[in-house]
Amino acid sequence: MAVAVLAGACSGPGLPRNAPSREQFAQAAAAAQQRYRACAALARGDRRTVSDLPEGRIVESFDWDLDGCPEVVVESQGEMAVWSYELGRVVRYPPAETLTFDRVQDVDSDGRPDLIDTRRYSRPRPDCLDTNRLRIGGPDCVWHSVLDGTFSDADDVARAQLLRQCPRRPQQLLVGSAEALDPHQSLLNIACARFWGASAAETEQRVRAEWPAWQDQYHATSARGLPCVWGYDLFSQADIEPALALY
Ligand SMILES: [Ca+2]
Repeated sequence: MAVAVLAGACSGPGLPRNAPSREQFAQAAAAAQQRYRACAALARGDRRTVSDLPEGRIVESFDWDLDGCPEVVVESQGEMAVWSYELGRVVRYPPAETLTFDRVQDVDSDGRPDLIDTRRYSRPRPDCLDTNRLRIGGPDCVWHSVLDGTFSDADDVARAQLLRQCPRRPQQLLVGSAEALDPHQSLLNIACARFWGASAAETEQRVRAEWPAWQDQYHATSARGLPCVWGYDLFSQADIEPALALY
């Protein structure tokens, strides 16, 4: 019986019809080897092997989608982006392709780096100098890294981070006076008011009520032709749509 079974196995139908050809198998093996080399190079930031990784400072290397190949965060000219190796080339990592962020930090200590946008709810510092770099009035927006490889700016972790920065509905928006406003705290209060349910129109009204001289100040500043106008910044801050509600 044993002989018959062996004979049957050796003279059976052979390879299935959809089995890869020798050439296809060789191509797949070469692609797998190329991928292995590229992923290993991404993990150690080796640009010679992955020459299509964009220029810039490598900020982070982490396998967000758990496919065995790390994604890489590259900073170039103040902008950060996540890059991934797909089908033989380096491309923008799809879940982060439309996100803007300028810092990477694991805010909830779950071992997965989160992306932080410190500019989304802030304004350029109104000193008419270097307005693109120095920003004030947060809060920071956290894109929390989720297990499926995507990022959320409105899940429980993102909400907890925001709540830490805006713990309660602000009673007073403007801090200081028209002559000596505390710009950071005032802008933060305006952003937090929106997260606590105030509409843009309602927030603008409160700013006007708390700063009766705002119109004079606005025109006086504009007349000097300065590019940074406090009235404008306060109302622009009130217009930024919150990603989630804290109330
Ligand atoms: Ca990956």
